[in-house]
Amino acid sequence: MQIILFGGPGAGKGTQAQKISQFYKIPHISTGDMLRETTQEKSPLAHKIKEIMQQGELVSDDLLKEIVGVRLEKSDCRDGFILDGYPRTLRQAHDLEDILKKSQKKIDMVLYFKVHEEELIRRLSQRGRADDTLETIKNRLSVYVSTTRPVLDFYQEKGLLYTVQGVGEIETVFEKIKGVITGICALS
Ligand code: B4P
Repeated sequence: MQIILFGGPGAGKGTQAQKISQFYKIPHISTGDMLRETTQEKSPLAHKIKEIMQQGELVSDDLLKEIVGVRLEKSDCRDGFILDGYPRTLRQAHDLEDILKKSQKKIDMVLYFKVHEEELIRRLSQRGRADDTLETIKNRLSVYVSTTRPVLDFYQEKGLLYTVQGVGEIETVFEKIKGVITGICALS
C-alpha cells in the first residue's frame, strides 16, 4: 500500500503518519524529518537547507528528488510506504512519477487532510518548532496556497484523492483514515 499524506503545514500529516505506520506496518517517510536530520550536519548545504526551512520556503525540487529516490529504493519500502510532505510542488509530483516508474510501483491513494487556516496557525503556534514563528508560519501558508495546493488537482485528475476532515481529536481523525483505507482496499 503506497500512500501520500497531503495537507497544509500543521494539518497533522506527521502525527497521523506515525499512527498509520504502526497500524499497517509500513514505513513513514517524512521529507521534513529527513531535511531536519540533514541540517544537523556541518556543511554549506546543511546550512542552506536550514535557512530555507526557517524562512518557511521550500527546499529545491532536485534535492528532494534525490533524497526521496534513494529512500524509496530501500528494502523496507517493498510492501508499501507513507509519504508525508512529498510531493509539495507540481514538479515534485512529476518527479515522483519518474521515481516510481523505475521501481514499477504506483500510488494507491492521496489522503488530503482538510483543516482551516485559523486551526493550522493555532496548532503550529503551540508546537514551537524552530520554523513555527508567526512570520514563518504565515509564509509557509502562503507557499502552501500558491505552490503546494495545485498538486491536489494533479491527483484529483488521476482519481486518487480522498479528503479526510482533519479537525477533531487525533484518534477520531485516525479512525476516519482507517475507514477510508478499508474502503479503498475493498474496492481493489
Ligand atoms: P514538515 O516537516 O512536513 O511539517 P508540517 O507540514 O509543518 O507539519 P505536519 O502536517 O506534519 O503537522 P504535524 O503532524 O506535525 O515540513 C517542514 C518544512 O520542511 C517545510 O516548511 C519545508 O521547508 C521543508 N520541506 C518538507 N518537505 C518538503 C518538500 N517536499 N519540498 C520542499 N521542502 C520541504 O502537526 C502539527 C501540530 O498539530 C503538532 O503539534 C500536533 O500535535 C498537532 N496536531 C496534529 N493533529 C491534531 C489534531 N487533530 N488536533 C489538534 N492538534 C493536532
